[in-house]
Amino acid sequence: MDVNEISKNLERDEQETISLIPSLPSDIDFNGTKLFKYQSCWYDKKTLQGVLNFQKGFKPQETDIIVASFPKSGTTWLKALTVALLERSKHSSNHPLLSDNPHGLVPVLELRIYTETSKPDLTSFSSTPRLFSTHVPFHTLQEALKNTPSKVVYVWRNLKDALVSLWYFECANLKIKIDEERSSLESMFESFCRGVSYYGPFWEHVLSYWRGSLEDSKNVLFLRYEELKVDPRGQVKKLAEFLGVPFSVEEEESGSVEEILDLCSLDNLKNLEVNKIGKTARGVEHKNFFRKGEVGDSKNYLTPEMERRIDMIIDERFRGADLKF
Ligand code: PAP
Repeated sequence: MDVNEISKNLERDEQETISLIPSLPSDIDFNGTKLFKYQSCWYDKKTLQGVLNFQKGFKPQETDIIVASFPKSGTTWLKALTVALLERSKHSSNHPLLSDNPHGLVPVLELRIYTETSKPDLTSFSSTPRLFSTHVPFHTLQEALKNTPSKVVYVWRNLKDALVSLWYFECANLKIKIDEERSSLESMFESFCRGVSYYGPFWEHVLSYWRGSLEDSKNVLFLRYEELKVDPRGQVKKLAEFLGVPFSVEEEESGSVEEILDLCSLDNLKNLEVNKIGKTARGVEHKNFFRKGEVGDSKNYLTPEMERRIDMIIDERFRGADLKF
Protein backbone atom coordinates (compact mmCIF):
# COMPACT_ATOMS: atom_id res chain seq x y z
CA MET A 1 0.00 0.00 0.00
CA ASP A 2 1.49 3.40 -0.90
CA VAL A 3 1.57 6.40 1.42
CA ASN A 4 -1.40 8.11 -0.24
CA GLU A 5 -3.56 5.06 0.10
CA ILE A 6 -2.60 4.69 3.78
CA SER A 7 -3.50 8.29 4.54
CA LYS A 8 -6.80 7.99 2.64
CA ASN A 9 -7.67 4.91 4.76
CA LEU A 10 -6.77 6.79 7.95
CA GLU A 11 -8.99 9.68 6.98
CA ARG A 12 -11.87 7.37 6.07
CA ASP A 13 -11.62 5.49 9.42
CA GLU A 14 -11.51 8.75 11.34
CA GLN A 15 -14.43 10.26 9.42
CA GLU A 16 -16.56 7.20 10.19
CA THR A 17 -15.85 7.59 13.91
CA ILE A 18 -16.54 11.31 13.86
CA SER A 19 -19.90 10.73 12.24
CA LEU A 20 -20.80 7.93 14.69
CA ILE A 21 -19.91 9.84 17.87
CA PRO A 22 -22.96 12.22 18.02
CA SER A 23 -25.28 9.20 18.09
CA LEU A 24 -23.53 7.62 21.12
CA PRO A 25 -24.36 8.27 24.80
CA SER A 26 -21.52 10.14 26.48
CA ASP A 27 -20.46 10.82 30.06
CA ILE A 28 -17.47 11.92 32.10
CA ASP A 29 -15.40 9.53 34.24
CA PHE A 30 -13.46 10.13 37.49
CA ASN A 31 -10.55 11.66 35.56
CA GLY A 32 -12.75 14.15 33.74
CA THR A 33 -12.25 12.12 30.55
CA LYS A 34 -15.16 12.09 28.13
CA LEU A 35 -16.32 8.54 27.48
CA PHE A 36 -18.62 7.23 24.75
CA LYS A 37 -20.87 4.20 25.11
CA TYR A 38 -20.52 1.86 22.19
CA GLN A 39 -22.16 -1.58 22.25
CA SER A 40 -22.80 -1.25 26.03
CA CYS A 41 -19.21 -0.40 26.89
CA TRP A 42 -17.50 2.92 27.71
CA TYR A 43 -14.44 4.08 25.76
CA ASP A 44 -12.48 7.28 25.33
CA LYS A 45 -12.35 8.60 21.78
CA LYS A 46 -8.98 7.12 20.89
CA THR A 47 -9.89 3.67 22.15
CA LEU A 48 -13.25 3.85 20.37
CA GLN A 49 -11.38 4.53 17.15
CA GLY A 50 -9.23 1.45 17.82
CA VAL A 51 -12.30 -0.69 18.52
CA LEU A 52 -14.02 0.41 15.31
CA ASN A 53 -10.86 -0.14 13.27
CA PHE A 54 -10.47 -3.59 14.82
CA GLN A 55 -14.06 -4.60 14.12
CA LYS A 56 -13.82 -3.35 10.57
CA GLY A 57 -10.41 -4.53 9.53
CA PHE A 58 -9.53 -7.66 11.52
CA LYS A 59 -9.28 -10.78 9.40
CA PRO A 60 -9.53 -13.60 11.93
CA GLN A 61 -7.98 -17.01 11.47
CA GLU A 62 -9.35 -20.18 13.07
CA THR A 63 -6.05 -20.73 14.86
CA ASP A 64 -6.04 -17.26 16.51
CA ILE A 65 -5.96 -17.09 20.29
CA ILE A 66 -7.35 -14.02 22.03
CA VAL A 67 -6.62 -13.28 25.69
CA ALA A 68 -9.47 -11.13 27.01
CA SER A 69 -10.08 -9.36 30.31
CA PHE A 70 -11.54 -6.40 32.12
CA PRO A 71 -8.51 -4.20 32.99
CA LYS A 72 -6.57 -5.13 36.14
CA SER A 73 -8.06 -8.61 36.38
CA GLY A 74 -5.02 -10.79 35.72
CA THR A 75 -4.22 -9.94 32.10
CA THR A 76 -0.43 -9.88 32.51
CA TRP A 77 -0.41 -13.25 34.26
CA LEU A 78 -2.73 -14.87 31.71
CA LYS A 79 -0.66 -13.52 28.81
CA ALA A 80 2.51 -14.90 30.37
CA LEU A 81 0.93 -18.30 31.01
CA THR A 82 -0.45 -18.51 27.48
CA VAL A 83 2.93 -17.66 25.93
CA ALA A 84 4.71 -20.09 28.25
CA LEU A 85 2.31 -22.92 27.43
CA LEU A 86 2.49 -22.42 23.67
CA GLU A 87 6.25 -21.92 23.57
CA ARG A 88 7.24 -24.62 26.02
CA SER A 89 8.68 -27.02 23.49
CA LYS A 90 10.62 -24.37 21.60
CA HIS A 91 12.73 -22.43 24.07
CA SER A 92 14.92 -22.99 27.05
CA SER A 93 17.40 -20.19 27.66
CA ASN A 94 16.12 -17.68 25.10
CA HIS A 95 12.49 -17.81 26.21
CA PRO A 96 10.46 -14.83 24.90
CA LEU A 97 9.32 -13.96 28.43
CA LEU A 98 12.95 -13.31 29.35
CA SER A 99 13.34 -10.64 26.69
CA ASP A 100 9.93 -8.95 26.55
CA ASN A 101 7.07 -8.04 28.84
CA PRO A 102 3.87 -10.14 28.38
CA HIS A 103 2.14 -7.02 26.97
CA GLY A 104 4.81 -6.68 24.30
CA LEU A 105 4.40 -10.33 23.37
CA VAL A 106 0.59 -10.27 23.33
CA PRO A 107 -0.47 -6.79 22.16
CA VAL A 108 -3.94 -5.38 22.74
CA LEU A 109 -5.80 -5.28 19.43
CA GLU A 110 -7.74 -2.06 19.93
CA LEU A 111 -5.07 -0.25 21.96
CA ARG A 112 -2.01 -1.05 19.97
CA ILE A 113 -2.52 -2.83 16.67
CA TYR A 114 -5.64 -1.05 15.41
CA THR A 115 -5.29 2.39 17.04
CA GLU A 116 -4.33 4.22 13.89
CA THR A 117 -5.79 2.20 11.06
CA SER A 118 -8.16 -0.60 10.15
CA LYS A 119 -5.43 -2.06 7.92
CA PRO A 120 -2.34 -2.51 10.11
CA ASP A 121 0.70 -4.46 8.98
CA LEU A 122 0.41 -7.88 10.65
CA THR A 123 3.40 -9.50 8.99
CA SER A 124 5.13 -9.92 12.36
CA PHE A 125 2.24 -12.22 13.35
CA SER A 126 2.99 -14.76 10.67
CA SER A 127 3.50 -17.81 12.88
CA THR A 128 0.50 -19.77 14.12
CA PRO A 129 -1.24 -19.51 16.38
CA ARG A 130 -1.37 -15.72 16.36
CA LEU A 131 -1.73 -14.44 19.90
CA PHE A 132 -3.62 -11.20 20.58
CA SER A 133 -5.40 -9.61 23.49
CA THR A 134 -8.37 -7.35 24.05
CA HIS A 135 -10.37 -5.59 26.76
CA VAL A 136 -13.57 -5.25 24.72
CA PRO A 137 -16.68 -7.19 25.87
CA PHE A 138 -17.54 -10.46 24.19
CA HIS A 139 -20.30 -9.20 21.84
CA THR A 140 -17.94 -6.54 20.45
CA LEU A 141 -15.16 -9.09 20.02
CA GLN A 142 -17.55 -11.49 18.30
CA GLU A 143 -18.35 -8.87 15.69
CA ALA A 144 -14.63 -8.54 14.93
CA LEU A 145 -14.23 -12.33 14.79
CA LYS A 146 -16.93 -12.52 12.11
CA ASN A 147 -18.07 -16.05 13.05
CA THR A 148 -14.55 -17.47 12.87
CA PRO A 149 -14.18 -19.92 15.75
CA SER A 150 -11.00 -18.46 17.28
CA LYS A 151 -10.12 -19.43 20.85
CA VAL A 152 -10.90 -16.82 23.48
CA VAL A 153 -9.58 -17.04 27.05
CA TYR A 154 -11.14 -14.62 29.53
CA VAL A 155 -9.99 -13.87 33.04
CA TRP A 156 -11.99 -11.92 35.60
CA ARG A 157 -11.38 -10.84 39.14
CA ASN A 158 -13.28 -9.43 42.09
CA LEU A 159 -14.16 -5.84 41.20
CA LYS A 160 -12.94 -4.47 44.55
CA ASP A 161 -9.41 -5.80 43.97
CA ALA A 162 -9.46 -4.70 40.32
CA LEU A 163 -10.47 -1.20 41.45
CA VAL A 164 -7.66 -0.89 43.99
CA SER A 165 -5.22 -2.36 41.48
CA LEU A 166 -6.23 0.26 38.92
CA TRP A 167 -5.88 3.05 41.49
CA TYR A 168 -2.34 1.94 42.29
CA PHE A 169 -1.53 1.59 38.59
CA GLU A 170 -2.78 5.09 37.74
CA CYS A 171 -0.86 6.62 40.67
CA ALA A 172 2.31 4.75 39.67
CA ASN A 173 1.97 5.89 36.05
CA LEU A 174 1.53 9.50 37.16
CA LYS A 175 4.27 9.07 39.80
CA ILE A 176 1.91 10.22 42.55
CA LYS A 177 2.34 9.03 46.13
CA ILE A 178 -0.50 6.72 47.03
CA ASP A 179 -1.08 8.20 50.54
CA GLU A 180 -1.81 11.55 48.97
CA GLU A 181 -4.35 10.16 46.55
CA ARG A 182 -7.21 8.90 48.69
CA SER A 183 -9.67 11.24 46.98
CA SER A 184 -8.93 9.77 43.54
CA LEU A 185 -9.78 6.28 44.88
CA GLU A 186 -13.10 7.67 46.05
CA SER A 187 -13.94 9.22 42.68
CA MET A 188 -12.82 6.07 40.87
CA PHE A 189 -15.09 4.07 43.19
CA GLU A 190 -18.07 6.31 42.31
CA SER A 191 -17.35 5.86 38.58
CA PHE A 192 -17.16 2.09 38.99
CA CYS A 193 -20.42 1.98 40.97
CA ARG A 194 -22.19 4.05 38.31
CA GLY A 195 -20.75 1.71 35.67
CA VAL A 196 -19.27 4.70 33.84
CA SER A 197 -15.63 3.68 33.69
CA TYR A 198 -13.15 2.82 30.95
CA TYR A 199 -14.29 -0.55 29.50
CA GLY A 200 -17.11 -0.64 32.06
CA PRO A 201 -19.59 -1.49 33.33
CA PHE A 202 -17.64 -4.34 34.92
CA TRP A 203 -20.75 -6.52 35.34
CA GLU A 204 -21.75 -6.28 31.67
CA HIS A 205 -18.19 -7.22 30.72
CA VAL A 206 -18.03 -10.31 32.92
CA LEU A 207 -21.55 -11.43 32.03
CA SER A 208 -20.85 -11.09 28.31
CA TYR A 209 -17.96 -13.58 28.48
CA TRP A 210 -19.76 -15.81 30.97
CA ARG A 211 -22.67 -16.16 28.53
CA GLY A 212 -20.21 -16.60 25.67
CA SER A 213 -18.49 -19.46 27.50
CA LEU A 214 -21.83 -21.17 28.21
CA GLU A 215 -22.86 -20.90 24.58
CA ASP A 216 -19.54 -22.07 23.15
CA SER A 217 -17.38 -23.74 25.79
CA LYS A 218 -15.15 -25.25 23.09
CA ASN A 219 -13.96 -21.80 22.03
CA VAL A 220 -14.46 -19.58 25.07
CA LEU A 221 -12.71 -20.37 28.35
CA PHE A 222 -13.84 -18.41 31.42
CA LEU A 223 -11.19 -18.22 34.13
CA ARG A 224 -11.07 -16.48 37.46
CA TYR A 225 -7.99 -14.82 38.97
CA GLU A 226 -8.90 -16.04 42.45
CA GLU A 227 -9.11 -19.65 41.22
CA LEU A 228 -5.75 -19.33 39.48
CA LYS A 229 -4.32 -18.23 42.83
CA VAL A 230 -5.89 -21.10 44.78
CA ASP A 231 -5.29 -23.89 42.28
CA PRO A 232 -2.69 -22.72 39.77
CA ARG A 233 -1.77 -26.25 38.74
CA GLY A 234 -5.35 -27.32 37.97
CA GLN A 235 -6.18 -24.08 36.20
CA VAL A 236 -3.05 -24.11 34.03
CA LYS A 237 -3.69 -27.70 33.00
CA LYS A 238 -7.23 -26.66 32.05
CA LEU A 239 -5.83 -23.74 30.04
CA ALA A 240 -3.33 -26.01 28.27
CA GLU A 241 -6.08 -28.42 27.29
CA PHE A 242 -8.30 -25.63 26.04
CA LEU A 243 -5.46 -24.22 23.92
CA GLY A 244 -4.91 -27.65 22.39
CA VAL A 245 -1.51 -28.15 24.03
CA PRO A 246 -2.26 -30.50 26.96
CA PHE A 247 0.57 -31.75 29.16
CA SER A 248 1.74 -35.27 28.39
CA VAL A 249 2.26 -37.74 31.23
CA GLU A 250 6.03 -37.38 30.75
CA GLU A 251 5.79 -33.60 30.98
CA GLU A 252 3.73 -33.80 34.15
CA GLU A 253 6.17 -36.25 35.70
CA SER A 254 9.17 -34.14 34.76
CA GLY A 255 7.71 -31.04 36.45
CA SER A 256 6.80 -29.07 33.32
CA VAL A 257 3.63 -27.63 34.91
CA GLU A 258 5.57 -26.30 37.90
CA GLU A 259 8.26 -24.88 35.60
CA ILE A 260 5.65 -22.84 33.76
CA LEU A 261 4.05 -21.66 37.00
CA ASP A 262 7.46 -20.63 38.37
CA LEU A 263 8.40 -18.81 35.17
CA CYS A 264 5.10 -16.90 35.21
CA SER A 265 4.95 -16.22 38.94
CA LEU A 266 4.58 -12.62 40.01
CA ASP A 267 7.93 -12.69 41.84
CA ASN A 268 9.80 -14.17 38.92
CA LEU A 269 8.35 -11.84 36.28
CA LYS A 270 8.71 -8.78 38.52
CA ASN A 271 12.41 -9.48 39.02
CA LEU A 272 13.32 -10.05 35.39
CA GLU A 273 15.53 -7.29 34.03
CA VAL A 274 13.14 -6.63 31.13
CA ASN A 275 10.29 -5.96 33.57
CA LYS A 276 12.34 -3.81 35.91
CA ILE A 277 13.51 -1.35 33.30
CA GLY A 278 11.41 -1.50 30.11
CA LYS A 279 8.34 0.40 28.90
CA THR A 280 5.41 -0.67 26.71
CA ALA A 281 4.81 0.84 23.27
CA ARG A 282 2.34 3.20 25.00
CA GLY A 283 5.03 4.34 27.45
CA VAL A 284 3.86 2.48 30.57
CA GLU A 285 6.73 1.23 32.72
CA HIS A 286 6.73 -2.57 32.78
CA LYS A 287 7.25 -2.61 36.53
CA ASN A 288 3.85 -0.97 37.08
CA PHE A 289 2.10 -4.16 35.95
CA PHE A 290 3.44 -6.08 38.94
CA ARG A 291 2.41 -5.25 42.49
CA LYS A 292 1.14 -7.60 45.21
CA GLY A 293 -1.16 -9.94 43.34
CA GLU A 294 -3.11 -10.73 46.51
CA VAL A 295 -6.74 -11.74 46.78
CA GLY A 296 -8.70 -9.38 49.05
CA ASP A 297 -6.05 -6.64 49.22
CA SER A 298 -8.84 -4.09 48.60
CA LYS A 299 -9.91 -4.55 52.25
CA ASN A 300 -6.88 -2.46 53.20
CA TYR A 301 -8.09 0.54 51.18
CA LEU A 302 -11.89 0.46 50.87
CA THR A 303 -14.09 1.33 53.82
CA PRO A 304 -16.62 -1.33 54.95
CA GLU A 305 -19.33 0.93 53.50
CA MET A 306 -17.61 1.03 50.09
CA GLU A 307 -17.24 -2.75 50.14
CA ARG A 308 -20.89 -3.19 51.04
CA ARG A 309 -21.99 -0.93 48.22
CA ILE A 310 -19.98 -2.82 45.60
CA ASP A 311 -21.16 -6.18 46.98
CA MET A 312 -24.79 -5.05 46.76
CA ILE A 313 -24.41 -3.80 43.18
CA ILE A 314 -22.71 -6.96 42.02
CA ASP A 315 -25.19 -9.23 43.87
CA GLU A 316 -27.99 -7.49 42.06
CA ARG A 317 -26.28 -7.46 38.64
CA PHE A 318 -25.19 -11.09 38.84
CA ARG A 319 -28.59 -12.30 40.07
CA GLY A 320 -29.63 -15.34 38.09
CA ALA A 321 -26.07 -15.98 36.91
CA ASP A 322 -24.17 -18.80 38.53
CA LEU A 323 -21.21 -16.56 39.39
CA LYS A 324 -19.64 -16.35 42.84
CA PHE A 325 -18.35 -12.86 43.54
P1 PAP B 1 -3.67 -4.81 32.90
O1 PAP B 1 -5.15 -4.90 32.74
O2 PAP B 1 -3.16 -3.40 32.93
O3 PAP B 1 -2.91 -5.66 31.94
P2 PAP B 1 -3.52 -6.83 34.91
O4 PAP B 1 -2.33 -7.64 34.64
O5 PAP B 1 -4.85 -7.38 34.47
O6 PAP B 1 -3.33 -5.35 34.36
O7 PAP B 1 -3.65 -6.60 36.47
C1 PAP B 1 -2.58 -6.25 37.27
C2 PAP B 1 -2.72 -7.06 38.55
O8 PAP B 1 -2.25 -8.40 38.31
C3 PAP B 1 -1.86 -6.50 39.68
O9 PAP B 1 -2.60 -6.80 40.86
P3 PAP B 1 -2.45 -5.99 42.21
O10 PAP B 1 -2.45 -4.54 41.88
O11 PAP B 1 -3.63 -6.40 43.05
O12 PAP B 1 -1.20 -6.45 42.80
C4 PAP B 1 -0.61 -7.34 39.55
O13 PAP B 1 0.16 -7.38 40.74
C5 PAP B 1 -1.19 -8.70 39.21
N1 PAP B 1 -0.23 -9.57 38.52
C6 PAP B 1 0.65 -9.24 37.54
N2 PAP B 1 1.37 -10.30 37.18
C7 PAP B 1 0.97 -11.33 37.96
C8 PAP B 1 1.38 -12.69 38.07
N3 PAP B 1 2.33 -13.18 37.32
N4 PAP B 1 0.74 -13.46 38.97
C9 PAP B 1 -0.25 -12.97 39.75
N5 PAP B 1 -0.68 -11.68 39.70
C10 PAP B 1 -0.07 -10.87 38.81
